[in-house]
Amino acid sequence: MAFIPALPYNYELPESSQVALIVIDMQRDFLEPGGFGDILGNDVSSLRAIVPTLKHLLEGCRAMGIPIIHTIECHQPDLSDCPPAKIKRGQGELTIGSEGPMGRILIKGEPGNGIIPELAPLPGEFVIHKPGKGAFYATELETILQEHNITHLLITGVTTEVCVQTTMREANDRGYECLMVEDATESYFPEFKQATLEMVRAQGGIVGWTATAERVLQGLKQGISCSGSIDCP
Ligand code: C5J
Repeated sequence: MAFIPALPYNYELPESSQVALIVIDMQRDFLEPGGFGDILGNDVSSLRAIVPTLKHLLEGCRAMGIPIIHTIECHQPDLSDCPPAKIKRGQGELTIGSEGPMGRILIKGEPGNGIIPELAPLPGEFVIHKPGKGAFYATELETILQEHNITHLLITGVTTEVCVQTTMREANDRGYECLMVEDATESYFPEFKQATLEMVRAQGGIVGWTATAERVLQGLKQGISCSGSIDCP
């Protein structure tokens, strides 16, 4: 059985077709000035640190034929899918739906709502538009996973303690085996990222596993080179 050396212990891999890479909300709204992250008072430049590692992981997974699922946090132009409580949060001058420098903030299809060019989805990859923090709430994600027999999720993106962690918890409760990729997720608050990594893998992996992108890629390659071989461990 192939595995990824991970914390709190090895993450066992099934057939590569049963593993998916999830890339959460790598959209301009969170990474560029004038977007949702910025209007909430965050230093958005801090999230860019993971882009090269995430790109490397994405390209490695693509080369191995692993299904890729991107998510985008967004709302309909009429805000019918956005609870008033969410609009009110932040108490700034601008809010969800306001006109910003990259178009209307957090609205589907606006320039600021696009995934950053370095990580742009390729044809055939899934793109989930989600109105909540978790990627399962009010989306087609679970149906896609079931239809494709996917049981294991490699979870990346931003921000670690908000949409990434919420999605991982939602997935864990639904029975998916989840691994958060340590250097392919980022937060505006380094201490929140650290705490999230520790809390998901505490208590014997109560929410799942964590590992670096390099270890993930090595484990996946080992799994692929092993499938069908009599020399496999
Ligand atoms: C936030 C996200 N932080 N993608 N969204 O509001 O984590």
